[in-house]
Amino acid sequence: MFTLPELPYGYEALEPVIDAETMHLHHDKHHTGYVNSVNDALSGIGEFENMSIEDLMGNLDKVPENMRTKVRNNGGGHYNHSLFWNLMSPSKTTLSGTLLEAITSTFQSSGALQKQMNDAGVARFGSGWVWLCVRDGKLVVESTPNQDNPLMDGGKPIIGIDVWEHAYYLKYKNVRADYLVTWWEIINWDYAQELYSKST
Ligand code: MN3
Repeated sequence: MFTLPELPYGYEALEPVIDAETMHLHHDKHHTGYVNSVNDALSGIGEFENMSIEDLMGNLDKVPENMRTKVRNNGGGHYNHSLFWNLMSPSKTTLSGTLLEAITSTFQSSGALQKQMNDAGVARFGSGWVWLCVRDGKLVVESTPNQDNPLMDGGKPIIGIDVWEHAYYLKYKNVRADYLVTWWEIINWDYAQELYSKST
């Protein structure tokens, strides 16, 4: 069954952009909760016990209907947060290589991509995520409600930003726009490039 991954850095490593208390609550409480709940939902359904979380996201229609919403919400929570921890880094990374080329040709510049994602994140009503993903061979910006993600309908995530209040409220209060603008200071472009290389 699924297990909680350790953070790839210390809880305080992303300060001042993300404070240690937020990281503790987000990783130790929220992410743990998603892992426990998806495992609980899938316990006793043999065919899913050895499935990767990525494969599970693309096969939700095969989950028995009475468990599907619980698996969607909590399996999505596990996948999304596992990705999110790796998409942040305490050491500065630089957008380069094939991802830089693709972003430049699609959005004109990294700054324009960031603005489009920030706007989509602010526009997402309630809780959800904003994504850069590959769909039909092209880079696109999308947002999803709750713990949904692009894998659920054939997209491949490259960048995902959590816009649930629990991701930013202690430090940024109700101002999601400030959290989003500041978040780009800690993006791990190397990991985004890794995901992009695997997606094409
Ligand atoms: Mn979250």
